[in-house]
Amino acid sequence: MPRPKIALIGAGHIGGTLAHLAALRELGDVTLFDVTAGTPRGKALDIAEAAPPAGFDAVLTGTDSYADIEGADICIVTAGVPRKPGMTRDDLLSVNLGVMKAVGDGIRTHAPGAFVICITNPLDAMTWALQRYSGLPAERVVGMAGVLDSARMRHFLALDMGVSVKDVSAFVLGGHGDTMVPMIRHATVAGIPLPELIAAGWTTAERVDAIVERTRNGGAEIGALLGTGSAYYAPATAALEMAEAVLKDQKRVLPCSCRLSGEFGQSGLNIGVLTILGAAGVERIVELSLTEDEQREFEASAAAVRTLIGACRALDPAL
Ligand code: TXD
Repeated sequence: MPRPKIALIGAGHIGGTLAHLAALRELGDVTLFDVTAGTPRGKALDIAEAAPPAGFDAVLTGTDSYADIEGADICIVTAGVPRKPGMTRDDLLSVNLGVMKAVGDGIRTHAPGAFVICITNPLDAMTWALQRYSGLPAERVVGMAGVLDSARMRHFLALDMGVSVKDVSAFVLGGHGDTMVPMIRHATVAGIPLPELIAAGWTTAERVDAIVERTRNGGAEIGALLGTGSAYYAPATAALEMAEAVLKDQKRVLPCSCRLSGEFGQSGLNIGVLTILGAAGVERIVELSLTEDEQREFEASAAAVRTLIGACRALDPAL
């Protein structure tokens, strides 16, 4: 049986890390695509040469031709320009919209059966545009942000309480950006809800508020430390968790940016919600009930995403 084919569109920091992780985990053969062939071919060869000491079987190729993504089972899209310090995610919109058009055309022509994970910022608007440009079904084109934002929150909670990240469960809803909605009341340690842990003195409401704030600024914190570029180890790891869920039909319950059709009172936009991810892609959107505050925050987040989608439509009326 042939190995699954994973196409990585964009061979920069996240694309290269994705290729390395996918190979180490033997998730499939990897095709790295970028606008010039040198970088993807160089990274593919470098990772392939890691196979003997690491002991993995995977074929890695680099290309600047969309024909080489033919038949991909998964496409993970990082193509575009990353955020620089002082630049908002929204500043990236017009450059990256043009990139999504090119990538959407490539996927439509060569990998129409793929499950597509968009990582390019501004995340929710780019995922929305990529789905429109590619013409693939909405349940097969999602954005990665929620798994990363949730991972950051889990890391901070684990640090704060001195417990293993393995035992911390938490998720965020809403758009990727300052308006994300961290679902504190659903966070748990080994199944014990966070409000109970606060009552028992494991942490305090003030510390949790600070963690929520740090989660919201997680991307900017790393960008400022790095000086140039943005986070890539955790984003790549988060996207691979989603890809693996689909490749192995795991039915994982993971937050991702999905097209809504009435859920949470919203339609026609992509935004972060909890989903069940399996072989069919987004197999279900989990409609949990929100408190009034959460609903209000979710609506504010949706409004922010709608503004960006409006800006995309103004740039390309064909969308
Ligand atoms: O949670 C999240 N979704 C994110 C998103 C977390 C971190 C970073 N996030 C965004 O991912 C970031 O703002 C960027 O928009 C993407 C990719 O970040 P990365 O750090 O990998 O950026 P790089 O290293 O600049 O890589 C981008 C590559 C680079 O090699 C370009 O040559 C290539 O994209 N590129 C293209 N590839 C294919 N086709 C086109 N048109 C193209 N244009 C640029």
